[in-house]
Amino acid sequence: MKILLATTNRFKVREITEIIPDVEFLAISDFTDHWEVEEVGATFEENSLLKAKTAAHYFGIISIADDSGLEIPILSYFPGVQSSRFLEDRPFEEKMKAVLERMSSFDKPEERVARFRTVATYYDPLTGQSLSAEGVVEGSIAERISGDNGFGYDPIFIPKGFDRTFGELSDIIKNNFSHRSRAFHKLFERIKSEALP
Ligand code: ITT
Repeated sequence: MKILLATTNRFKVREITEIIPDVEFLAISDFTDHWEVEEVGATFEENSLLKAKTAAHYFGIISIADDSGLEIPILSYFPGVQSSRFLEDRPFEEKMKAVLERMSSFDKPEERVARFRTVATYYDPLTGQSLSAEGVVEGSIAERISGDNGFGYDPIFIPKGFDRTFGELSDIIKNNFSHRSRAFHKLFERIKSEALP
């Protein structure tokens, strides 16, 4: 069975194919270069369902989408569900600098706490069944931008128990325990036991 990954983010496609190596995934980029679903939901779960359902109905194939973001409790969970719209279309370097700037007056370890959250949603266009799973990784916001592995906010996020950012750690390490890895492993357990034939 082939499953469509309803994302235009090629880094996510690479991570997910490494996290779940025994499933054959297709990507939106296999079909079109023009795909956009407006993320109008108020939660990661709503947006991941919206992205999966829209692609599943359009392409007529079971689809999975992931909606993710960085949450910084001391900044009222900013950028959170707005992660992709914050300074939209600006380079990531600029977005990360803006986050570090907002964090500049917080230097206690407990003030720099942050987490990445992913909700992954499966949608079958024939049965209308949807299944979701969430994954979280705890950590903190670094003092500066470091490393160029991964993508997005990885160079300013230090996962708990490490002294380097996701940008400095290898993909193998990140994919071993990341928010995305936790969400997709849980989702595939649910698919195996709950997906309708
Ligand atoms: P799709 O909606 O097409 O999947 P996207 O990149 O817009 O792609 P999201 O809406 O889920 O995906 O992303 C929210 C933001 O959070 C976006 O700016 C990402 O770059 C960032 N992000 C998501 N996962 C991340 C990760 O594992 N590491 C660092 N940043 C991440």
